[in-house]
Amino acid sequence: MYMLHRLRGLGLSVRVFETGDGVGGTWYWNRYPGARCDVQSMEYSYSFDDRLEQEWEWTERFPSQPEILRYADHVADRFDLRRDIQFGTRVTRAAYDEATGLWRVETDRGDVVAARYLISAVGCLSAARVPAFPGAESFRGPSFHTGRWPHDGVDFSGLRVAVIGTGSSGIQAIPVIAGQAEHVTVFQRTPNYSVPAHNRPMEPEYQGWAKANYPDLRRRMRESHAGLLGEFNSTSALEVSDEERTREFETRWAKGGISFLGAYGDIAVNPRANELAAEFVRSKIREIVGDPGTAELLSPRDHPIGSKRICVDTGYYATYNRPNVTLVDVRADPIEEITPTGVRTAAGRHDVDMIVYATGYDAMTGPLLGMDITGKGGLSLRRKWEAGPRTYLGLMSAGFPNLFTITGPGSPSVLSNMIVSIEQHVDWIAGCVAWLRERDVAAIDADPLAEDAWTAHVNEVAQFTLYPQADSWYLGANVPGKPRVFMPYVGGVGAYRLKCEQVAADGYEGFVLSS
Ligand code: NA7
Repeated sequence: MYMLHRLRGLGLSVRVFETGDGVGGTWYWNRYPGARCDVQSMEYSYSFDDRLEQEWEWTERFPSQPEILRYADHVADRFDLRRDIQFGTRVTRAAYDEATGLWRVETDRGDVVAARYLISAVGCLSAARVPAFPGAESFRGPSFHTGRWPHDGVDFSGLRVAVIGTGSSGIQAIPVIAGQAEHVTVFQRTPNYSVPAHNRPMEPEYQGWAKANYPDLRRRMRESHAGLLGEFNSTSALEVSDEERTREFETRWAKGGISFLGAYGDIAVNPRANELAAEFVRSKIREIVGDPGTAELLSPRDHPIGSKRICVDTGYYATYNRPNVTLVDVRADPIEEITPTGVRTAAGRHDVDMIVYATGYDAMTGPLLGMDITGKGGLSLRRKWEAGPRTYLGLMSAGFPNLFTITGPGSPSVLSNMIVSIEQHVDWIAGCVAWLRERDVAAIDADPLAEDAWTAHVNEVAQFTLYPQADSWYLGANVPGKPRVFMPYVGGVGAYRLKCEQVAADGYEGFVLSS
């Protein structure tokens, strides 16, 4: 939406294709119960228009999916965006024509359009994934993926519900479903670390203060590591006494939210520091969950805290104290098949009326490779990225001129506040397009050498952290056969922004320009 707004401002004719029937992206699709952003409302909003940020009133500390969707609708209306968006349309192919220097874009509705610039805004977590469980089609009841939730809601009353998956989506949905359903059986493969949201109604004083200070707050977010305002303590967890460390963790736990990980500067890089934070969360799980066996099953031990996106929950662990909730450890007792009446694991049958798949996404590359994209010399993006994504700055991939990828692999994207990263990419792309047009440059492409160096750098920085130690979707590990490559850039949004600005100021260094 912001890209459309900016390109209009450059006087370009713009056509947006959108699969959904409305705006909002992730917040359009993820209507599952409990869906809520893990970034605070005052930080999770556009900064490009003063009046927009002043007039919108957030009602909760962490915005719920319906509220963010209302905000997205408001933005679409306010900037009259819908007239250039073709809804209910999926892009199926895009091919670069070297003779004309134009992209030929095809959709599932039969559209064929020619465009000088092709900008992908398909998102990082939009290709929903249901694992291929044998017999899934035979199930007689309804089944839903959290990221493709029915628009008119789901009534769980009196139902026995299976939830497969305990990532962010499962962790948010399970407590709400358990509050309504007759019984919930949770199928957990890997326990995740989760910190409480302590969500509450927005304090008017805080909202007023943030609005009065937005220019400064936005600047701090742009210069920060993750595009957030949370306090980041750079000292080592190993330098302080046990009492002081516990006090710090307790304070952050009581505050709620992902800034828990900002307690010490070495949690993301030092295994010993990390283990101290991980063990604190496990101690909380033991405190909250009544049954010690269940508490142990819920305690992550196979990956460092933060190496998978930390979850932010409302009453998740306490949900396991309810009599109508059962936890099945599918690592010890794997799902063998879905039957007409439920889920059969190695140890037995679990009859249910409904299955909720909270099984995640083919992240980052999935949505891009879901379109059949071919560049110069008929090179297909799927072929080029067979061993993992290769980009320069996550913005372009060599051989695909004038194709820009907003929050593409190789940029901070999912490791940051997405709105901050989206705005930065949109501003950079708009600046680049304006620059090319002013100079009559027909095409821009990544230099393969610059791309090699950037891809190596993305990988090198990741290796310096504990991220690669988890089988996460950051690494493609959740999709069988996907190359194990760390996809987002972990160097931080502040440093990354400076690099992008420098590249532009140096006449798009590392890019090849052709007239
Ligand atoms: P995630 O975080 O990818 O979670 C998916 C969950 O589904 C996770 O617990 C997986 O276990 C589980 N899963 C996936 N495949 C299977 C199979 N075959 N059997 C059992 N369990 C399975 O997706 P979410 O939608 O929760 O969150 C995505 C992001 O959205 C999140 O990080 C936030 O940034 C917002 P696994 O861990 O792979 O063992």
